[in-house]
Amino acid sequence: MKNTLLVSAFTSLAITTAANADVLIDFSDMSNVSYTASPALNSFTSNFDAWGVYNFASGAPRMSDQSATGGTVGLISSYDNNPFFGIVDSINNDTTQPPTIEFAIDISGAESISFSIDMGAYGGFEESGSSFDYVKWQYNIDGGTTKTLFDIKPIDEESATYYFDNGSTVDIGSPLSFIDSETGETVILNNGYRNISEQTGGLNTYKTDIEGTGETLYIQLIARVDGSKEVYAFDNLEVTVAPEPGSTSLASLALLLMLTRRQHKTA
Ligand SMILES: [Ca+2]
Ligand SMILES: [Ca+2]
Ligand SMILES: [Ca+2]
Ligand SMILES: [Ca+2]
Repeated sequence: MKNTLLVSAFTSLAITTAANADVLIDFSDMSNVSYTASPALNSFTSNFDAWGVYNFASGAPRMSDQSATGGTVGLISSYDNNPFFGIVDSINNDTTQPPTIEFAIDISGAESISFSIDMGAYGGFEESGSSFDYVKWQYNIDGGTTKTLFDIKPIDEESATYYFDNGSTVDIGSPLSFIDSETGETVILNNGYRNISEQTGGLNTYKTDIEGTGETLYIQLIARVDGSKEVYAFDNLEVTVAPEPGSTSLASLALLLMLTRRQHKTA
């Protein structure tokens, strides 16, 4: 009797929490992803421009680590052969406006939400002047106030070290960077990590919290990187939700109460 009740209690709890699911967008199948983009993904005509989903072997040449054949240039490691979202020279013959994409994510029932993303960059960007660059990540919940996730800009006075699959490194000035919302420190983006002996490499992961709750979280990207040697890429966009304490704890309280009452009756 006791065992049956416990099993049913755990089953109900599992169902309650499963309604608040974490969301991972890894670009392996865009048909499962709710988004709107302008211009359409993978619609640029020049092979030196990029806006959309690619892998190591596809897209603009400088998006991928060229150190095996074409010098110490590029972003995505040859050890990382899964699809990512890449952006190169997003101001070109096809468009004068920075492209945008918005992801819609169900957050109903969530109490607290956090956001993490793998991202990296390669190139010498410009903080100001006519070739200026920026990558802006922001969000709103249910169409409310727009807030910043990552305000990414070049810093002319800094440089980044870029790591390559052949073991070499290169320093380039004016990398993309953002201010970490928790520590207040400047984070400089590079082309990620390489572990040559283990043949692994990939983009670094960055996290930030999302304020508020609601039904739908809209995550927006606008990206202006206007040169063919200016690359920005991201992957594994993940929204982690913690369930509302109300729903789960009330349900478990009710079950506990039920359990206690039944036990009293059988005793
Ligand atoms: Ca991926
Ligand atoms: Ca430049
Ligand atoms: Ca530029
Ligand atoms: Ca351009």
